[in-house]
Amino acid sequence: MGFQTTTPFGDQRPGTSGLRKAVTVFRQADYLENFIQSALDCLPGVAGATLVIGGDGRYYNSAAIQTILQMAVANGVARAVVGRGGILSTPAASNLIRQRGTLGGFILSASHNPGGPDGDFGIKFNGANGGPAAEALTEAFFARSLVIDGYRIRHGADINLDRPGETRLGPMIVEIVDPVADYAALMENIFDMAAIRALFAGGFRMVFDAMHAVTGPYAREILENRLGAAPGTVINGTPLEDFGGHHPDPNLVHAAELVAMLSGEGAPDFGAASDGDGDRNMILGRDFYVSPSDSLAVLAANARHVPHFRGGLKGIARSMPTSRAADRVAAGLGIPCYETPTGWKFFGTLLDAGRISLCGEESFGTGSDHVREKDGLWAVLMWLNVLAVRRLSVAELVRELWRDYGRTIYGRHDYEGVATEGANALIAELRAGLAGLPGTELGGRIVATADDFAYTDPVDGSRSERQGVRIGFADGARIVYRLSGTGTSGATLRVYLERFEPDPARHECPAAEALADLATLAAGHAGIARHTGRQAPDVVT
Ligand code: VG1
Ligand code: CO
Repeated sequence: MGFQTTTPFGDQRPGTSGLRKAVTVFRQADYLENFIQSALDCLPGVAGATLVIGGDGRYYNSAAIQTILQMAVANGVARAVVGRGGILSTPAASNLIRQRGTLGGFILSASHNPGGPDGDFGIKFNGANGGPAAEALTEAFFARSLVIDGYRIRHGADINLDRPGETRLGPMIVEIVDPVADYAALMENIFDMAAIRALFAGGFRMVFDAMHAVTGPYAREILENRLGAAPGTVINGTPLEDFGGHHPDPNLVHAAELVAMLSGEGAPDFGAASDGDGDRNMILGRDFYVSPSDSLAVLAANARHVPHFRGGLKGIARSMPTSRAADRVAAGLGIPCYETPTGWKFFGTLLDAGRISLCGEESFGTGSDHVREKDGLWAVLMWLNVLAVRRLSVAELVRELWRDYGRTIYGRHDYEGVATEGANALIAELRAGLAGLPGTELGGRIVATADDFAYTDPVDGSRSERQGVRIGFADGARIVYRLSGTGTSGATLRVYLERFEPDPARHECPAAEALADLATLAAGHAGIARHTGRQAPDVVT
């Protein structure tokens, strides 16, 4: 076992979901090692513990796992559970951590960010509940990384990650497991598999776009082998180190191939896609896009048709910028709805305390109490279960939501890779102007509330501030501004727009049209062009 001296890097602060950097940054000598040792130094009980390790298969995944294994041995870890080939989707890793009662695990992924030697890499730690480490812990990792002067590592040959079963690495046991088996078993316990099988047997057709990312093997096994979806249902199903050169980001821009397949006569009934690490989902009907916020609300309204939720939902949570469609359903069901900051780590305490059963984000993330991560394939199966029972089309289910609760029209505008100084100045200016806004008129609307979102966790009392600038209008419309915490170069500004439309006669209006005046107002009020030089967003979802 070796002790290697090192010097700190100043930039290892985890963001919305772990530490994400360009591969070139991660490959600097000692960079990965410093972060892993910083984490291990902050975790109680590492000696003798079991850790789960796996990632989304992107470039640098295997090399990083070999390093982490050698560091785990040197730090006294007793057992490492690793997905075969180093592969574990994020929700499958969360499940393994829970099933095995481990100390936690390292999940290697930069999620929807592009991969390859010039792409991004990422790493995060999930604790014993299977969920992403809370902010207090990731801040402790960061503080440690600023003063670290050495790390422990064993020097020895790599192990074969492709051979299932147990291998010894010095005194530590490495157990290579089938990445799909436990996850597929969990899904069978949650859903009415027979009903979904009958749906497919009756001629229902779907396409699942795995985007050359981690969900391919999971989707093939569950959708095609176990549920009888036609062979070829899963497209782009082979995980590639560079995701075929694409962004593995399931939205209308990056999953354009799927969107095209779902349009026109003869298109399948249902389309879905997941992201790099398998925790996001996009849901499409024939010629119909389901806004993620509406998806959460539809699933909440129909949860009782799914065996796992037969007893009813305890509560729902959504991240602050997610639309309030789910709140309206929660009110209808007579259950609480919580509003948390962006990032799955904030749902963990609510799930652990049994306060919520379902949660989601506008960024194509939906999940439940079955694991402590958002779960792409789970969301697809949840939709399939509801479709199988209700026997309505995707569009009919969404229109039913709008009819029953009114339509919460929603859009997110992303300005990617803008200069950091401009983005920071824009947010600073917005913050400075907040106090004077209530009661004034902006673009014909009266401002009712204006603040920078702060959150006190109702379970553990922890406090998170500066989580997004929000402006609420008297007519119920809302604008939210925040900067991304997952990017790796420059800044990404996200602008979230929302408006309520109770009148069914106006429900079919395209979101972009219905939100056009609010979008103009949002851009003008923040001075987006002035601060960023951008006239239009890069991605609208
Ligand atoms: C984005 C999303 C956020 C999500 C996070 C991680 O964060 O907006 O809702 O939880 O990505 O998802 P940000 O800070 O860039 O807005 V994933 O699938 O990238 O782990
Ligand atoms: Co992801």
